[in-house]
Amino acid sequence: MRRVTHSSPEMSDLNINKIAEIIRNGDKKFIFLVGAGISTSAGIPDFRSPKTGLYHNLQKLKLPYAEAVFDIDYFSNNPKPFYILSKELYPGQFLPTSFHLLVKLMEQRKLLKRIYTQNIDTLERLSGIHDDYIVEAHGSFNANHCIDCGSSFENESFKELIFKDIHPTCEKCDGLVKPDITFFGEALPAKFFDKWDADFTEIDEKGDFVLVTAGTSLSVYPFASLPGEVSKRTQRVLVNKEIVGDYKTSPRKTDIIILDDIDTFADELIRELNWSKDFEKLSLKI
Ligand code: CNA
Repeated sequence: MRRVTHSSPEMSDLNINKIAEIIRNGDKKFIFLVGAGISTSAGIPDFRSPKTGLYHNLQKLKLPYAEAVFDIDYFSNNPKPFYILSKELYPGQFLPTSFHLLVKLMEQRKLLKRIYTQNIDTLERLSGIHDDYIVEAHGSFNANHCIDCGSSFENESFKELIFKDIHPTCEKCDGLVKPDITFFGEALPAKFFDKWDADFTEIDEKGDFVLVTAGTSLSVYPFASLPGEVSKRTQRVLVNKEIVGDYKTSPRKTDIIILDDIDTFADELIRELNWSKDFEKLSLKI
């Protein structure tokens, strides 16, 4: 089994067994909080990984600072870098990873409560997870609107234009068109707050949930604060290449920490649970 160097094989195996046991017991539902790290093996770079992350490779776009590519004020004056990046990241060029399929397998077994994703790649949808379970906390490429008058703009036309290096503009007012991705300086979708409020109340009252944080540096708020909000009765799990956020600053004795590659973790857990056949079936469908 492939492992990253800072992970202890014994620790990881033990922790995977613990998670497998919780799943086999079947009395707890899972809430996932995920980020770009669950899609890197699909070929989509994350933001902050040294050398391979998008921020490291954005120099060619000549941005004043890396985050500017997702800043609404910067975009209004200079949309070109974002459109170039959109071309690279546009859905349809990537397939879900083992981790995405693991979440779908959990949905099929009625073990999934929700997946809150910061990703804009729509791979959760592509893996077949039902819309009711998905919260795209930072939006996605699923719809587009004019930044001035709010008119919607068809996906196909948006895609066609950016792939021809033409800036998509509104048919009504000529304003710039942007996918419904939440930029720095914009409010998060209402669904994020509504679902989290409801889920949080249930987590607090019932206590029989497992919160799995995976593939995120937990550096974007308010998403980053979610693991710290859940009650002590909630089993927290972190699967990531590094310890992050509340797992680092306010660790809990019961936290299960797996410092490993996301897909290695997913493949191992699927094997441990004897879900390999269903996994193969699912992979063939996509
Ligand atoms: P980030 O800040 O780049 O952090 C990624 C985290 O994942 C880091 O802690 C990495 O160590 C870890 N990681 C990367 N690859 C792996 C792996 N194979 N196995 C285990 N751990 C891994 O990204 P965040 O998601 O935390 O930041 C939030 C931003 C990223 C959101 O606003 C997204 O829109 C944005 N983003 C999304 C995508 C996408 O949709 N796929 C890609 C790049 C950025």
